Amino acid sequence: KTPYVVTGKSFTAVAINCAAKAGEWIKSRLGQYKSLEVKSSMHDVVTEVDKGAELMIRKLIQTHFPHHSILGEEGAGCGQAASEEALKEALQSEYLWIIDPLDGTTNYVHGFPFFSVSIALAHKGEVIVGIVYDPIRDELFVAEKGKGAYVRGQRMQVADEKNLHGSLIASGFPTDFTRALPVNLKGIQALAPKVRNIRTAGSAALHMAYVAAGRLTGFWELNLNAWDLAAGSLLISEAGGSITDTHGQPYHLGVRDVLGSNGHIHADFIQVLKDADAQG
Ligand code: 2AM
Ligand code: CA
Ligand code: CA
Ligand code: CA
Repeated sequence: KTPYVVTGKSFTAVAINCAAKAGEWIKSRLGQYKSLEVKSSMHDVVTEVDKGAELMIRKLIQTHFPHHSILGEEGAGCGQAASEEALKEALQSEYLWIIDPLDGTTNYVHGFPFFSVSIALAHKGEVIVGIVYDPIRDELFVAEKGKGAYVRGQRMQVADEKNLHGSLIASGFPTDFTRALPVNLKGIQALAPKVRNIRTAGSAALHMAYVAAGRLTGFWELNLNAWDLAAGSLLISEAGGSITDTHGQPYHLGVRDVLGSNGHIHADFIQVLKDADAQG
């Protein structure tokens, strides 16, 4: 049994239990999923494990907090992806749970062991609890607004690297090949000579947890959604880092092009991407 099952009905306790339960099930089904459905394109897939995990999380949240709203990647019926309208409407809710039941589905279907469960709770649009769980390494990343961020019960602190040249940066390749991918590739081309190296491991939520843990110095990615970012954003800020959009505007739930770092490298990181984009 996972050591992370906790007692109590606090928001954080419920969030941890949701992540632990879904994560355990996801791990148990690794290599055994039955249905692989294509969503918007062959680059965007979903399995019955994603949907089952979301349903499991929704049921547990609804049991404890029946008046809260829930926004999940796989949608209320766990078959229909959440729309722009659903996001706008959800953002009006006082308490909103934001769920990515399985972040890194592509990795999951290939057996590449880097994926996570991401669960956040926002109050009036501000993230107050953020959980990312990696069931393979059994690592639980937890942040509560104003109370710090923890991994395996230990306080997390972002990396203390002061400059880009000693930084390890992560990103992800967008599946929008007309706009976002060329912009992202220009960014990679410009950044690669200026940093120690770049990683793209395929789970945005876990990349952000790694920035919080100081294992990565920074992360940026384009075209993501609230369920990829909400929990990770609080992990980074509570671990002492900076989290903005790629232009340096403060993170909010509508941000899709995100940039997180240990803070020290933040301005230089943004400048390199900006110059690369301007060079056309
Ligand atoms: P997912 O596995 O939950 O779909 C990897 O670069 C990141 O991009 C993952 O967090 C992944 O989340 C997300 N992702 C995958 N396909 C995507 C798509 N078509 N649009 C936006 N984000 C996507
Ligand atoms: Ca997906
Ligand atoms: Ca995701
Ligand atoms: Ca997902």
